[in-house]
Amino acid sequence: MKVLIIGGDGYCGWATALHLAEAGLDVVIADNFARRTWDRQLGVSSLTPIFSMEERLSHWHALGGRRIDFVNLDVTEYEPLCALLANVAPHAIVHFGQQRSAPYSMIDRDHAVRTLINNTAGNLNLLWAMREYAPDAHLVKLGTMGEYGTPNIDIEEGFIEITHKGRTDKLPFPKQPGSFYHLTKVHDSDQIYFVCRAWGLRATDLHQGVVYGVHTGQTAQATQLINRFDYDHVYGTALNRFCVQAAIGHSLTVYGSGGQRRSFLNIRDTVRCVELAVRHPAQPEEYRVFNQFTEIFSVAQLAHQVARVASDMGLDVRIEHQENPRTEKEQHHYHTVNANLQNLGLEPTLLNDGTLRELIETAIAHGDRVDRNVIRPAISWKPRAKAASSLSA
Ligand code: NAD
Ligand code: USQ
Repeated sequence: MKVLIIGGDGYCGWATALHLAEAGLDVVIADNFARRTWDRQLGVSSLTPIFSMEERLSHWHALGGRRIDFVNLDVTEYEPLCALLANVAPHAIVHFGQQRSAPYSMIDRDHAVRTLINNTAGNLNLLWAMREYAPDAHLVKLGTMGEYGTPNIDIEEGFIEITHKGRTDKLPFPKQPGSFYHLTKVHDSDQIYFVCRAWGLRATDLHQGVVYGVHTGQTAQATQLINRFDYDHVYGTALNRFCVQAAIGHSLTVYGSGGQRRSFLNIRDTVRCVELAVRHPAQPEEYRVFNQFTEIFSVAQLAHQVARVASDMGLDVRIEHQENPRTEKEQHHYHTVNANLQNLGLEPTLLNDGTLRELIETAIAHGDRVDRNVIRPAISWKPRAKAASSLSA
């Protein structure tokens, strides 16, 4: 089985590429290193030193790993993308290749537009290229749980049965995304659902929660294979950030009351979920949504758990509730279904103290690379005047 992984130099994509290769699939990675460029522009970098793609792959092959090919490709450029699909003839295309930070998309108009073009035009190009050159391939697209927002009803997997004025239909679940980034994922989902109906393409839209962890069985095999570990205020995600903060004696940055609840999963489960989706393809014309997460936590709950484990390790940890830079509910209903992947055999890796200890230890090992100036949140969701008045209040 041949799999094209777009965005295979990134956090989820690199780990998935190695996992699928080890599972016996033929893997081709496409990436334009946009993320490495954005890191440089923002003045941030992975806590773990990540190697070049050339070094990553030559080391993987030297260790006897199944061959992985690489193509430097920007998915927003249509002609090279068409040529790639025609040459590779993949059975599955896993699309990770997008700008994935909510704060980045909220910096200013320019970053919002860049995110929209990169993500939405890239996705649309891919759909057209599939129509022309790989109509039978199965698209496995990374969406996000944040597409749904935090409605006051239970969240279903993609669709909800609604009875309205005596008539009943199964319709896409209402979406209330919380950033311009999350909005691009909603556009993607709409586009993909449409082309499955209109052109008969087949797709699985993985609505993934917040990923935590660094290592998988493959990335931990050698320093040259190490995965990225983002901790900065733009790309770092909640739990990974808290572990780095605990490791270096920085207070844990809980935004607002910390009552906001989100779906989470370990990177080790991300790679397994993608494998399950790839090995059980959607049917032609089928658009299906898998809610890809294993557990739900509030942000404050996670901070307390990290603080407890770090204290047991002899670290001095404080939790600091900060003015929330985002516009989001801090107390809300959050109950969501995630049956589809478990029905395919996913056995969840639940968060435990050992995982947190391993993450904190990894952060301590690379502690000399931490830039303390990029930890505090510096991007506000609120218009400037409102942000200033709420800060002075
Ligand atoms: P990442 O930034 O580490 O990786 C994304 C990769 O895509 C990078 O290597 C980047 O260079 C590449 N890329 C971006 N634009 C591209 C383009 N135009 N052409 C080719 N390559 C391009 O992000 P990640 O954390 O690995 O996330 C991967 C996907 O999973 C994203 O779509 C993201 O929205 C989704 N996701 C991530 C998380 C998470 O917690 N990390 C959670 C839910 C969903
Ligand atoms: N938060 C804090 N303190 C921090 C960082 C975050 O309290 O230091 C809070 C945020 O306010 C938010 C929650 O933690 O309520 C999650 O924020 P996050 O930065 O960990 O994750 P998010 O911005 O939602 O984005 C991440 C990925 C994105 C993916 C999304 C999945 O960057 O690519 O789509 O998780 S989900 O959240 O389900 O939409």
